[in-house]
Amino acid sequence: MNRNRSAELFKRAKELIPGGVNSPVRAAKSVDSDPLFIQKGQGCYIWDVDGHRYIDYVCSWGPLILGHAHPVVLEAIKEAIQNGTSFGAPTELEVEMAEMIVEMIPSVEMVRMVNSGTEATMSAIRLARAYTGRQKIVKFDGCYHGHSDSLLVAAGSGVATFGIPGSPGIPEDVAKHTISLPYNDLNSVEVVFDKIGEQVAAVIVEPIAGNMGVVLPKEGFLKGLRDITERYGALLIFDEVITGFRVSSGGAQELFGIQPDLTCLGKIIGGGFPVGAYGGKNEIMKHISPEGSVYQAGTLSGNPVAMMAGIATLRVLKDRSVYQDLERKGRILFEGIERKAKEKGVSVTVNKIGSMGSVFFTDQKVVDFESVKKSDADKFKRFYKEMLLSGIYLAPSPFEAIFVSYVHTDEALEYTIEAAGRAFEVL
Ligand code: KE4
Repeated sequence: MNRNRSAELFKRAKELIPGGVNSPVRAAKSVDSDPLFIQKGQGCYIWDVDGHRYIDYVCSWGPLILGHAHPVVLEAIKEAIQNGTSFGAPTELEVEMAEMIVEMIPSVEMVRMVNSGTEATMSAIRLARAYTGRQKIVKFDGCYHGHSDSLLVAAGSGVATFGIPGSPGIPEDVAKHTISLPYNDLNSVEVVFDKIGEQVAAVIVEPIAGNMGVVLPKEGFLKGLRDITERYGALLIFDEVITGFRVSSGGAQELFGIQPDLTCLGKIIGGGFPVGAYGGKNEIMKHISPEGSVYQAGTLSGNPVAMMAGIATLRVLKDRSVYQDLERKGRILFEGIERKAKEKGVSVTVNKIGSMGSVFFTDQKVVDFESVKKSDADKFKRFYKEMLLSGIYLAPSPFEAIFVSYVHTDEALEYTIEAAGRAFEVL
């Protein structure tokens, strides 16, 4: 398969941009591949600059739940952009977006728009620390909440030991206030709160993990976090940057019936444009500047064109029948892949919920980061490459999700399942 144009662009890019990409995972290093440069997307398809077409299951890492260049979104953007691109002043579109989020996400009474999921979680952490007057943060191994210093922290040596910087450049004085625990391990949370509960400002969690591959919360895990945080006066923050509007129009919190104190959003609410948001109870959010004293700002926050793309997307997602079809498509794909693996005698664990899922090459259950790391990453690498040769574009990492969009056709899903069968044969 000729990929000369991608190769040429990658060569130029590497001279000018670190690693040739503007976000590390795009470099496809973890699957020993070079990135494809993409020319265009339409529906569930993308084309690379060498003219090859792929069925896309990255969907821009989640935002494109309506697929590429959805006519409803394009029309809305074209209309909005006639009025200009940005004013640095409030617009009606920001009010409409805030009304939609407050209406659709059960626990959110007030919301602030930002420009990325990183900004959303970083701001939520600052707000939680200010509101509680405490400093410690609890997160979970394998969960990713963007790259702010307090959240780019690796687990300490043992349970309840302070975090260590997850990257050079993060001061130990910052990392030490974050403790990272095994996902789904409520006992470790009880141990930490028993020791330092009155120092904990917040627990932040992906209510369905999507950044170690998809890992579902065990029965009672999220309820347990809600009970422990209430008992000790800490805030519960749901990072729904992936799950918000993905697994239900009310996110994972609606699906599981748990009300966090703060919710972080992103991806889908931008309809493909750079948008994030954080929100929660008025009592907490009113502490954010300029109403309150917790500072947070952004030149392009609430950008009207980005708002229009998000509003157009959410208008479609307000129709709950959309989620029935997303569930149906997800079942077809993920159950089809499981069936093929069984037929070909390949051990896989497929974690799935609605239109998101992951294929792990293991015969064990995958319930946390430790069990993810025991799956066969080398087999995933070969699976990724075989699927690409069949024209299937998966995330170039075993630690990411497969996303099905509302416009993935049954034909494309069936083709993908057959391609998986061929790939399993050669693994
Ligand atoms: P951004 O700053 O990338 O918009 O959002 C950070 C973030 C926060 N919370 C969750 C649950 C997230 O998944 C993310 C970002 N997700 C990754 C992929 N899983 C983005 C891809 C990338 O880094 O290029």
